[in-house]
Amino acid sequence: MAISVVGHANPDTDSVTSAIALAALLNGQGQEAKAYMQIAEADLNPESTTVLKRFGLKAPEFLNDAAGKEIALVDFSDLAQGPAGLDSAKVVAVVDHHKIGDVTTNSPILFRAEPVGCTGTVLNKMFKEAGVAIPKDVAGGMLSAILSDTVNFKSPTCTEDDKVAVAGLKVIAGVEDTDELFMQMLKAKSAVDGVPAKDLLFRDYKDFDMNGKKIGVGQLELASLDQIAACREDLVKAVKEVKADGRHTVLLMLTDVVKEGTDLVVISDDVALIEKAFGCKLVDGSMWIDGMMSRKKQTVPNLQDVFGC
Ligand SMILES: [Mn+2]
Repeated sequence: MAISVVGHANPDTDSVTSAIALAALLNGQGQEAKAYMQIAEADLNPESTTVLKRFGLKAPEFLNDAAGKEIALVDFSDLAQGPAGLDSAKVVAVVDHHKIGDVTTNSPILFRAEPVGCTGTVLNKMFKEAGVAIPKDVAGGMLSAILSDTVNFKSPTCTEDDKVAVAGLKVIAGVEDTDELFMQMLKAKSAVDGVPAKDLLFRDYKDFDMNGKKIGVGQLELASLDQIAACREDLVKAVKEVKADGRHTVLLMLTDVVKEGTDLVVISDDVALIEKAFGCKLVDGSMWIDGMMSRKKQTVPNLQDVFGC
């Protein structure tokens, strides 16, 4: 049975290109494998669409139901972030850079997780260790994923390993100026004109269970907060609607990548608790947090602290 390689729900560039890269690595090792994603190509986020186009990569196919399949997970190991039927699929591999999730298996599997900035960085090592050459187009995808996940090396999740990986991958991909590639991605990602507020909120959104409470955190990375000034009210309305749908708290991180900080929009049953989490007071429903860039390394751990997880 061919292995279906798939990243998390609501895929970002790392999830998409890591599925492509792990499938290519497995193919290079003589295993049948194919990349998938949990959405249709038409629904792919603008940044990933731009990356696939620039490097001539085919979008992974839509994986609707994992039941009965042999599955390799990239960029996540939480059941909640997987495709339907994952609990009755056979997970054969996990390659990730997040905290370990709740996926379990009946037999030993390839499990590779490292505390680096991007799954692409882990996969770059795996290619090297396996002695498999990285195809030029695949290297372009992995390179883009690392720049995206590490916010061009500015995120606190970025490690020396990520920089080393970029230095190698840019040569293979034939990219001279990675700043230019990053700006191309940022412009594609942060384009908000004509996009419905709810789509913007869900562009990069995750739900978390914190001590039995459902907490949603979305993030929009922007070249400037001016970009969303005109649609800010609609965004807050969208956050309120999602919060009303059975959640304790919904946060929207409006991250200014150039100023390196986040305007955090908060709708919560317990505003004081959220203020405590970030040591900041809300002004008109949001707070500016200098230096906040990473949901995974800053926002979520701060929340987990106050929710007692
Ligand atoms: Mn990632």
